[in-house]
Amino acid sequence: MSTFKAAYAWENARYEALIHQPNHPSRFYNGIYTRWENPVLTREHAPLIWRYDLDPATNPYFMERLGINAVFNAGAIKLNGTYYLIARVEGNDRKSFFAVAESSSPVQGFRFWNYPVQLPDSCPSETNVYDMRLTQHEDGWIYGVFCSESKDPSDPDLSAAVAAAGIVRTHDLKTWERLPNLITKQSPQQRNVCLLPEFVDGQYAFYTRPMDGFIDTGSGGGIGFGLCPDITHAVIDHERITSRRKYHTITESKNGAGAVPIKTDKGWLHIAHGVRNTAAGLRYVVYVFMTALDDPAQVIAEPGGLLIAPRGNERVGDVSNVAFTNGAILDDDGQLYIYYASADTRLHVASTTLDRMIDFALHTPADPLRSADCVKQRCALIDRNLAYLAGK
Ligand code: M1P
Repeated sequence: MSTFKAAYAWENARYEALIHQPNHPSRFYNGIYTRWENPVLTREHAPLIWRYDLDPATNPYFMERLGINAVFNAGAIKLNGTYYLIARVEGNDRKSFFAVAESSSPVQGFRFWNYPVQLPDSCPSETNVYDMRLTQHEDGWIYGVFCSESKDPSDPDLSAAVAAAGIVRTHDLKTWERLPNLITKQSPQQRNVCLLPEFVDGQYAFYTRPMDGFIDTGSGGGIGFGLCPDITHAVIDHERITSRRKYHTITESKNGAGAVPIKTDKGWLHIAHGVRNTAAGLRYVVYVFMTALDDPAQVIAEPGGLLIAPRGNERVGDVSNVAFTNGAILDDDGQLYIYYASADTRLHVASTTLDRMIDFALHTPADPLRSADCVKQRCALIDRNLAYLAGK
């Protein structure tokens, strides 16, 4: 066999083995969710036809011509019994694009479609796109809301950029209609915007993340909420802050919407992300809060602390110390799958149930915000436990 054929056969066998690799619950335990051992998507999940020129005449060394650097932050949806992830795929050239992977299982077997998503290219200044949230809206469309990033034309600094919320819609994840980017009158930049599946007061309801700059949220006080009557020209006049950033908490530097909020009989369940600064740089974790059914901007519960932090190998990657989610799937049997990426490098799954998450959201104590009060909170738990154990 030629070297080319042998290398191709070996790579192909490795790829198929990866796709067919079974996944198992890991030994991690906290009673809230199960972490699964293997990532569900990695750069190795990118099909060979995306990366190699498979013609020995033009690629005699069987070289990667268009390498993939990372596969992470995925929107998620279940349609007609199939689980779909729309991942942020980053080429070796640093540009991200979207690609759909599907599986009959929520925890393993995800395989990318042959072609990445070819978004209508209606925004000439747009340089990069990432982090799509998929919303199955009651108006009948599936919306994708994502970050559309352009160079800041007013600042000669090469890393000065502008983030906006791009909006597309589809019925089948194959054909996409691009709508104009969201305009928020109070906020110059937006990232981590996501659309609620239901109308509120007859209008489209977005969770936003007001930002003064591309990295720093500046005066943006937290996750915002705003309404717009027409999604084909989406303009939000006024944003209210929902989950607020707070001093010396996991959201001190910034926070942002994560998966599309899930409707429960107790309120809207939000699985979001919070960011704090450290001597080693920003640390991203996933956290939970709940908003009222009759006022989806009103926070009614916010457990103290984090839900998912990057642990072990998850801490290491292109942007170390990051756990981030923009997709979850609630199955018909009440199982909830949270797709979270680690270190902007790979995508994992954590499984739980809606009942458990409601219990976590409503019965986990809030952050008392001061060490002295945290000690009191913990001592109260210990008192109750010792009394309970003594009475057994
Ligand atoms: O690098 C960590 C994350 O940074 C951004 O999130 P935020 O806007 O909250 O800072 C996003 O670019 C996200 O894709 C990335 O995972």
